Amino acid sequence: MRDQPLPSSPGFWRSPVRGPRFTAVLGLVLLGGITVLFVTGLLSYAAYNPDLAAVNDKTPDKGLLGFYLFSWPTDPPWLYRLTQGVHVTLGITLIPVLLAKLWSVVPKLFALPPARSVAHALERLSLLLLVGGALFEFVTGVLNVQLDYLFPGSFYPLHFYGAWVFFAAFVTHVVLRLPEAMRQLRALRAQRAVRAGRAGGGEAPEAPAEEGVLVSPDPAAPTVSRRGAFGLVGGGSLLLLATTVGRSFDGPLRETAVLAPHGGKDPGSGPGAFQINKTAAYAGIRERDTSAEAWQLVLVGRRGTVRLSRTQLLRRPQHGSALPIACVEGWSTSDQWWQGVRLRDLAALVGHDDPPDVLVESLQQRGAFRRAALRANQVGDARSLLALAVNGVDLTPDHGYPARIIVPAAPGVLNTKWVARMTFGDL
Ligand SMILES: Nc1nc2c(c(=O)[nH]1)N[C@H]1C(S)=C(S)[C@@H](COP(=O)(O)O)O[C@H]1N2
Ligand SMILES: [Mo]
Repeated sequence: MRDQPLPSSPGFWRSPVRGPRFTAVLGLVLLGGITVLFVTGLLSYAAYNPDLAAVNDKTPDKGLLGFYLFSWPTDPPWLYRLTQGVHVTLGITLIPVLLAKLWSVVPKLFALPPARSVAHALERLSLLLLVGGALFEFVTGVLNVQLDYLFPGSFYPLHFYGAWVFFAAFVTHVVLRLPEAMRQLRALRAQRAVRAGRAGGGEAPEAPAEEGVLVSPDPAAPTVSRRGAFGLVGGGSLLLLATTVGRSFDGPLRETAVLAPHGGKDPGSGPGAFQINKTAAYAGIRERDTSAEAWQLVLVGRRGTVRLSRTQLLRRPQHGSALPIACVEGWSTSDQWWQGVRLRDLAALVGHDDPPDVLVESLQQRGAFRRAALRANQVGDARSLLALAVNGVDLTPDHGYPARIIVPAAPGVLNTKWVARMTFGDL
């Protein structure tokens, strides 16, 4: 009778699917995918105007990590719709690949001795940050998108710092492992060529590799071929893609996004029937505060304070812009036709002919998005509006009646609804 092997012994792990080639292919997919996630994630952070007066910023200690921040442009108007749609949709699509990759290398987690050398010890330490960081980033990202801001306010620093820690470990890992992965890929190609040459030939043995620990010395009978395993992972990814991507589109396509949040919030019918993030009721907006008698817009600037009723706003020059709403959660709407007063005209009313930054505050008393700061380039854009109407009718309460901000290319979170007060000046 044989002793039961321990996880640290190669005989414990018996799947014939495991092997350096399986791992290498998944690793190369993640190399491309995670790089895109990192870049689009950093862009998303920049788009959020995090260095404006600690208003938008939830990571005031970002320090050096904020080195790359720049003024997010207002062109093309669908820019954030694209970058954040890719960030969230790709992140969700890669989940099966990530899980398969982790599964494929799990014997290494248990391999003994824990460290053969100082270099090997360092590599294993970096793997801790790599695996921990990957799980942390995927879990916080998915929770934020699916569970309505489980960590209000703190998601940004968690996901942002986590991304840097993870990416540092990721780069280390790529530098150490890419040569081997490429070697495995070449071996795979060579094997295919051989097979194509002599049909029916058996599977060529795994190239002797440093990662030999992945190949079971005592494989169990296969329940799925390696090609079948790739099919499962790819099929899982495609399924997630197909049930997620619809949230970036309107109409029947959005219905396919069964995994998307906010599906339950029926936007109703008519001109205001497009995706709603937080409803007026959720935000605690009371009708008596938005009524014609009660509501006034307060503008503060160099030349003092100006108050305008909605009727007075409607008497000022009205402009229209076709702009989408694109949320950090990855969903977006197609262009809606917004009408209202240009932000730069409001700035001029209180003495700023050269549009400066602006702090926008809403009627909302509590909650994460009740105020947001916009940058001078966003205020100055002729398409940036304090919108009073959308698609030809007054804003609905849920889309921000009596007035809301809409800025081209900006993340949805900067498009403050139920605006009460705007303070112009450098922030
Ligand atoms: N006052 C206020 N404005 C807000 C929000 C909010 O919760 N409160 N949510 C923001 C977010 S996160 C998004 S994506 C957009 C969504 O706008 P919509 O509901 O009209 O589609 O509004 C933004 N404006
Ligand atoms: Mo959002």
